[in-house]
Amino acid sequence: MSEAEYIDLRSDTVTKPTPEMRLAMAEAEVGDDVFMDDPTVNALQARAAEMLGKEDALFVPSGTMGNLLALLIHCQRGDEIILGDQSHIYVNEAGGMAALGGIYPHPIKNQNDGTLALAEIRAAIQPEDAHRAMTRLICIENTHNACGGVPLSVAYTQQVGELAKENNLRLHIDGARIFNAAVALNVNVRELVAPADSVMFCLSKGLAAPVGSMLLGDRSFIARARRLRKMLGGGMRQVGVLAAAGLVALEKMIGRLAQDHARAKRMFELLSPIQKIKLDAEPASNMLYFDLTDEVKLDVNQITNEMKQRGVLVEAADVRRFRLVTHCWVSDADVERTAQALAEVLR
Ligand code: TLP
Repeated sequence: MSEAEYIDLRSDTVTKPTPEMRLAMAEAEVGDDVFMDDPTVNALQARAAEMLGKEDALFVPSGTMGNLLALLIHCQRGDEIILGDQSHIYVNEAGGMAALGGIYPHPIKNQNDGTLALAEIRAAIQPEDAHRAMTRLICIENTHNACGGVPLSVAYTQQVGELAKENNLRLHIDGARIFNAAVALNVNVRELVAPADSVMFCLSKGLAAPVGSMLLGDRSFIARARRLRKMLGGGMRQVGVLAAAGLVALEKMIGRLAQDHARAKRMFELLSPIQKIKLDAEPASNMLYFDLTDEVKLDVNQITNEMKQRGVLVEAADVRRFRLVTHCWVSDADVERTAQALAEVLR
């Protein structure tokens, strides 16, 4: 089986650029972006800032770098940040905040809906006391990946924003999939990020651009981010070839995310009758998680192999847990085929 024939549900990061993106990339006008004279990068940054209602934006190589830059700007060495114990920044970014910023994470429990309880955030803020680290920043994630791709509401985000302001803290949103959240909630993305001092979102996930994320904030924040990006080796040159795909992602790929969400729901429906797995709640965006019950004698690696033999790529999220992610390269028929394959493997 050639690679292109597999149904790939391991992540929405596997999305390949669309034909329109490839064309835009081939024709992109470019310049040296370290001199800030790549017109395509400049256009992408301006468009992203306008769409999210922030003063300025910076094109960065990855979501991880975007989050790291934000943390390094908001915090000094020894400062503390409050974030979810299931958050991507805490769990999946190689401890970059500590390794590179001397930043001390103060994780609190992510509730099932991806939020951090306001009372718990409040309780986690360090008092003015020479024994304690200084709390600087709150981070939330929207949609929340490990909590099932759940979107966090505008009202909740506003409450966190107010709490941050009252306590002279900054708020950063890891919005890797912020457009999935906006679509799932049927709100303008601006409302979801308005309370945040900074926000990162990815072009390279459900929006299908091959590479890149955007970091947004006010002008002085982005100026500092540009310097730090250079320090970390992320100052790219004729990177308009990538930004061109990002522009197509913003103009053409947001409107269709609802299809991915509908397909995740359909997958949920089709998998519901399978007794041997325990599904999480019905998906609100493009991710579906389930656990294997004790009845299943195969381990996750065996299931992954069996599924691969049936043309479906899946990845374990834990020792007895899977995450399936829908995206623009997964069709209605692929959803049906996946459900059939899984039923067969578990039989
Ligand atoms: N998430 C990836 C893996 O790293 C788990 C995935 O397959 O979902 N924030 C969130 C919420 C993310 O889900 C991810 C990537 C990132 C940040 C990092 O983005 P990249 O991979 O561009 O560094």
